[in-house]
Amino acid sequence: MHIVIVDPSRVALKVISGLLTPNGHFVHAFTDSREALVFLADNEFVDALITSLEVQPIAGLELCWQARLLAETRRPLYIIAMSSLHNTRNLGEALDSGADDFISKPPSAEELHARLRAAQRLTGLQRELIRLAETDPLTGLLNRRAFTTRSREATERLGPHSPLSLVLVDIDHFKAVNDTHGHDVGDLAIQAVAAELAKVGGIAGRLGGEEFGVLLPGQSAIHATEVANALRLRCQALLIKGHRGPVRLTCSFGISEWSDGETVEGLLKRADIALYDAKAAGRNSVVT
Ligand code: GH3
Ligand code: MG
Ligand code: MG
Ligand code: MG
Repeated sequence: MHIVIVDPSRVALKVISGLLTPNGHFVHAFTDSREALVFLADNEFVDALITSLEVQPIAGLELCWQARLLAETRRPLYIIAMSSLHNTRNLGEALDSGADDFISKPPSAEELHARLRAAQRLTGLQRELIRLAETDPLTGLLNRRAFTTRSREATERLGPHSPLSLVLVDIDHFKAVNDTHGHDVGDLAIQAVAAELAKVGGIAGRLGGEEFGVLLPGQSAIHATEVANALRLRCQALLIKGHRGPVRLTCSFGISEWSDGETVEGLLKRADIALYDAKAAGRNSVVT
């Protein structure tokens, strides 16, 4: 596990690190709680925070709370508060402030390792649940809800004058694919198109039956149009394994570029209108 430890004493940090690193943990030690919080905010890979309650300049309970807020959405972060004053008031306050566990200082090696095994069990389970909640089982792409959430986050992170584009993709006459070749071959077609979208390098999601979205942060509509045209040709070249030989398909694409202040729903709506125009224009085409 990647573990952030915060304690005012360098000696204490050294002792705890000495207990953890031989067990294969990666330790990031801080005497300054503000620096620890910045590190936590910047490094999503951190699995656990072990903080003394007696830290500065952000007090231990406040640090637990701030770290919990960071982790709230979809990030498993196990927080262990630590104090040399092991009384029920300290323990209650720490758990109420977002800590998952409490240990007295100095912790024994056995206790620390046992608590971290419990932490690993819980964060592993949490990570798996998050993955299941975000993933479309047929294609492995993000599901609609996760795609929308990630897209919203991408627009919030976007720097000034930095473009962002959305490509909507819909398989053409897909009902005919199902009707002619069967639902199982239809599923293979959905998976094959999804695999092409996953290679593009943006945020790819399955938005509905045979409809997908690829968000391209940092890319203008001009670039997104090039990406979509390359995808269009790759989809057209796919050979899906049917019961009586290979099945071919085509896709239509609608593109929108994000304008400042717009919502993700607005962006999706405009791409959807473009996609409708691509269908009306005869399909197997890209409209911006
Ligand atoms: P268009 O070119 O206008 O997009 O025509 P279309 O036939 O693709 O249009 P429509 O969106 O109406 O049809 C989508 C079909 O996709 C209908 C539905 O039965 C099928 N479908 C939805 N989800 C799945 C799935 O998971 N697997 C399979 N095999 N088919 C699905
Ligand atoms: Mg349709
Ligand atoms: Mg379709
Ligand atoms: Mg459709």
